Amino acid sequence: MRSRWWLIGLCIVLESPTVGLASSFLQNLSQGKLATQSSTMFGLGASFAVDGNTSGSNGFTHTSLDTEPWWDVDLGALYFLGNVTVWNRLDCCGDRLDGFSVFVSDQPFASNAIAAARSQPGVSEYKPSGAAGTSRQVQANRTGRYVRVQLPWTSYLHVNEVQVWGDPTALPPETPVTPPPSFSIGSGSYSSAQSVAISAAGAGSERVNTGETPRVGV
Ligand SMILES: [Ca+2]
Repeated sequence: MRSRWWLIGLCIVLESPTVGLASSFLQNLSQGKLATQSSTMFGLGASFAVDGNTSGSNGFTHTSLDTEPWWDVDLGALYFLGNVTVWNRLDCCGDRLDGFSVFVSDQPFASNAIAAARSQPGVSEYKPSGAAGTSRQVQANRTGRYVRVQLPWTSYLHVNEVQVWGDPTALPPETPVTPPPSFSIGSGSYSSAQSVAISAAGAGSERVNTGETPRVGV
């Protein structure tokens, strides 16, 4: 996860997503992107949640009665993300979406199980409280390419639309760097299990947990 978030954070403060998400800066990055779900019922496939229709009575997805049913979208590239808006089905059964979680990750989800998503390194979970209502929005404020909506129990999952708002400038792919067992920065010497703060001239500082895989890029 990258930390260049002061700029998007500023835009969120200046222009509330609830009154002007479709600003010139934040764009819906999920519409038309590749979507999948745990299963499909009534022919209501995952792509209906990225079709641009938020009306609530048609154009929604529908899974079978699945254990921890999920809906995923691959944005196709890494972006700085602001908000994720989940629009509910409104013709009936809207309470089935109550209790859902939104997961965001730079990397593909390794498992369909919700416990595995929660424990996967680099994955963030956002869980609105209360009823799903017409729509709910969560603040991601992080990088991401993969976004999931998931229920923690056995149910049908249907969502009308999932809008992922963010900076439309795609980020370069990650370049994993494997740290050596020990290394030196300045006058210090560190093992790969230590967490150190690295400062670059003119670039501020960024905390790198050397027990994980550092990243090179923006
Ligand atoms: Ca839709």
